[in-house]
Amino acid sequence: MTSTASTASADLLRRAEDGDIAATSMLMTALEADTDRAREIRTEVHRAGGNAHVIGITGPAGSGKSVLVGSLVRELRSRGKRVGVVAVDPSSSISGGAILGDRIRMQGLTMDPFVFMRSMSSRGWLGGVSRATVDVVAVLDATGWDTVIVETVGVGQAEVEIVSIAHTVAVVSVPGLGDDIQAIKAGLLEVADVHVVNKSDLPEANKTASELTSMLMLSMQDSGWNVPVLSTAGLEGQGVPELVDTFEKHLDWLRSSGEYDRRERRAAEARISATARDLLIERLRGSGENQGFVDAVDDVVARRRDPYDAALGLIASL
Ligand SMILES: Nc1nc2c(ncn2[C@@H]2O[C@H](COP(=O)(O)OP(=O)(O)OP(=O)(O)O)[C@@H](O)[C@H]2O)c(=O)[nH]1
Ligand SMILES: [Mg+2]
Repeated sequence: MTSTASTASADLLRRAEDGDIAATSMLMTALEADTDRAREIRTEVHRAGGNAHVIGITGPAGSGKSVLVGSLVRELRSRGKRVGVVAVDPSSSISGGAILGDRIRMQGLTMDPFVFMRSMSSRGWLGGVSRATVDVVAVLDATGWDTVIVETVGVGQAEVEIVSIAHTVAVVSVPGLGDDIQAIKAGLLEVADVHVVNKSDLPEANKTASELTSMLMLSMQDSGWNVPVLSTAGLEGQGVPELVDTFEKHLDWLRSSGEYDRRERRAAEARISATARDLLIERLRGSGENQGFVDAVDDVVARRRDPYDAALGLIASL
């Protein structure tokens, strides 16, 4: 029975590799539903992966990430790449940004069979990156998509955790927002492989770019990769070919410097840890009726035990 199941999964994967979008979506849906079948699929998907260039585009809400992603997709298509796009927690009403789907549609890219787009919620798993997002990226990677772009929104953890799925992280900022630079300073400087000053048609774009450049000089680590600051703007995608060139250069550098392997290891560590934590908690709690867990809750509430001691006791009882 197992071998039939795995054959079915392998078939599905082969169809997805041949460009069958329905099969690609079925793989993603099966993983999200997390059935027994999902385990088979995850094995096949993981075995077939490791080929795509995964690019994270992150930055404050409303900084024009989706417009930029649309232009990136167009540029990458003109270079013959198959491009997958994953938007995590797409546009809030606060930023006034449109959902990524609208941006892609605006650029006339929806009919292109070599563009795949999916929106995800940002329920945290690896910080702000959901497990479903990790799975969707893995499926695209395993089924022949050359470049996978992941757009994440918000400031803080979500952006930092993008490092655990992307090879190349571009941090987007916009001119004239001093606070943004502060936010970048606080947490994002180390995660950026490339800085993008977007909306460079606005006043003070040069000032923002030079602020970033001097900040980078102050924090310069000798990694062998000099984090560039690029400017982009608008629906016409000004500066986007240069940005794509930079992404390609970064991937070359990752491969030639050994940093690619270090990042793969870091991502594997993060995923094993997150999965182990989930599995452990699942086993400790059972389906909500594990008597040992209920007793532990009683003990902690009654202050007979502290939570640390209770957790250790439960783990020891496995
Ligand atoms: N002036 C100017 N406006 C831009 C540019 N790019 C995007 N915008 C505008 O900025 C707003 C937000 O654009 P989005 O691409 O939706 O921004 P986002 O960062 O994806 O937004 P969220 O996903 O909600 O975080 C829209 O009103 C865009 O028209 C640009 O290069 N210049
Ligand atoms: Mg967006």
